[in-house]
Amino acid sequence: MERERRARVFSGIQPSGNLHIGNYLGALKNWVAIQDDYENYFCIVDLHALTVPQDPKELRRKIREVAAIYLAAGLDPGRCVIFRQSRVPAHAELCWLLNGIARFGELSRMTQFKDKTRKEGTESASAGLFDYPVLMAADILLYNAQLVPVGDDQRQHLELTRTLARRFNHLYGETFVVPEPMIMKSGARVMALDDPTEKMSKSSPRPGSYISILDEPDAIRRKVRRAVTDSGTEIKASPEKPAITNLLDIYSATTGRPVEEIEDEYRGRGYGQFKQDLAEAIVEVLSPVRERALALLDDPRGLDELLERGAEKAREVSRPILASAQAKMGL
Ligand code: ATP
Ligand code: LTN
Repeated sequence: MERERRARVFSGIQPSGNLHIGNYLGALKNWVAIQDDYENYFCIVDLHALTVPQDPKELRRKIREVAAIYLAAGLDPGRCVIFRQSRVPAHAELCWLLNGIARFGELSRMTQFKDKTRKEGTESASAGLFDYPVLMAADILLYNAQLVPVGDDQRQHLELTRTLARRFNHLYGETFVVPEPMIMKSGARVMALDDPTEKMSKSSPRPGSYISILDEPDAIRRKVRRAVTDSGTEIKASPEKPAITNLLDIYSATTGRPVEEIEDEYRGRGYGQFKQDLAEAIVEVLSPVRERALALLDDPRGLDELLERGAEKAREVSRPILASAQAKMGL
């Protein structure tokens, strides 16, 4: 297939907190799997990370860490454009244009905003946190991406992106492609290990709630061993058993085996063996990623250069699309 004719894919991860197995199974792993079939843009969304306070030094380190993890997970810079959002000013510029058509009411209904302000309230939340989904829409529309591979938690943001694209096209004439979410059946919603009613999250203050991609094998084994389970001993997925359902889903997504097959294998056996095998399956998948990432981090200059080359390409591709939106709006 000609590169020019391939559908475009855009996705991103924030360089905040520790990338975890949810980010891997819900996003990264799928990006790697589809990279041959599309024209790919994989972004490190550092402007999104700034919607909550970040330590500047730590942020700089995290940006390289995410770049290293992208490559270590198998993204090939020869087939994907890998770059930092803040190095392409058009993202912030298009965000501002879209702010003119995004509505206060629709942003108020975003569950991520509600979740993230539940504890501290909205009064002290940053305006950026509220506007987060509009910047995300700008990211995607700026490349006329057709497909956006993400975890299930991003479904509502994608729906808003589609609404904004349609609204812009309706008000100002055909400009943007209306993108489709690409959400896998398995691994798209990994829950916290210590509380299966909560999504596994990078910004969690409880390291026991997530398995980091850079966790050492023994840390992974310990966290899986301590993961909460439901009452009873049966290893079977069901809505009444959210903890074991989550572990089964992780097992299935890491090994590619259907949940039913795993249930059959462990019928009549205890949680002990199941957890031990699950931990080994995770270690097997994450250890090589961790090792490659640590090796890549030995060459920070190399990572910076790679990101800069990606940004050049991203600026080139996005420039005419931003220009077209500006012209349509009368700028
Ligand atoms: P935070 O919790 O700090 O908001 P996050 O863990 O949600 O961060 P993001 O950078 O916001 O991480 O998300 C990057 C990608 O990982 C997105 O595609 C998102 O849908 C996916 N993702 C995040 N958490 C999970 C999860 N628990 N299960 C599956 N996919 C996830
Ligand atoms: N909001 C996303 C990260 C993100 C993103 C994007 C994902 C920012 N811009 C564009 C896909 C496409 C999240 O996972 N929290």
